[in-house]
Amino acid sequence: MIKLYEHPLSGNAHKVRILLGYLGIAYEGVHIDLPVQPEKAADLLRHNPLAEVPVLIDGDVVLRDSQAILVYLARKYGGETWLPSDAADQARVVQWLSFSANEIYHGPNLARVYYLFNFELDIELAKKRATRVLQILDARLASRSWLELDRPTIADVACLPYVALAGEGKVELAGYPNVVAWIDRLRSRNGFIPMPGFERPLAV
Ligand SMILES: N[C@@H](CCC(=O)N[C@@H](CS)C(=O)NCC(=O)O)C(=O)O
Repeated sequence: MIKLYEHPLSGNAHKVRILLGYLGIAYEGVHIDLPVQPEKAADLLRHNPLAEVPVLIDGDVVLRDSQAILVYLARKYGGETWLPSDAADQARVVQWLSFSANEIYHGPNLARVYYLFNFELDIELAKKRATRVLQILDARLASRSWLELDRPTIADVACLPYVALAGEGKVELAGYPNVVAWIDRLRSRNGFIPMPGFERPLAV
């Protein structure tokens, strides 16, 4: 069975949980305490020298980084649906994996960890970046249901958690109705696995 090293509040781990849920793949979760204390996390470090979750183990495949794991699961178990093999369509989807790892990481993710885990960082800059992320997504979703293609792909999965949890970084979703509707579309799909914080009613 697939093993996932995770923490319930990790949005990066949650990207993986969401795709596993949509694909209907059972997995065994391995809880890792955060922040990681390297001296107490030898098992995790053996698989990921960066000392971060998520890590996925599927047979002899060991992967770190949520984006890489989404690519693996989509191609291995999702046929053409979640990450197509067509060069242009694949690149269109991957644009949003990078958006998740850069713009979303530096915006809604950092604003959230400031309030939730007392990280020392420039909170005003993180909030400014989070607002820009929401503006970009709301404009993108004004005339379409999904970030790319005619169906949800790992582009949507990669961007979902930290955007849906933006309120925990005191960046409210009110005023971004297209983003809120997109979150609801993803939440109402078969197999969706919620995360603490996702059950908050979304303000429009
Ligand atoms: N690029 C990685 C980032 C992973 C990451 O930052 N994970 C956090 C939890 S969301 C972590 O494990 N941090 C280690 C710590 O806080 O000690 C990914 O997308 O998976």
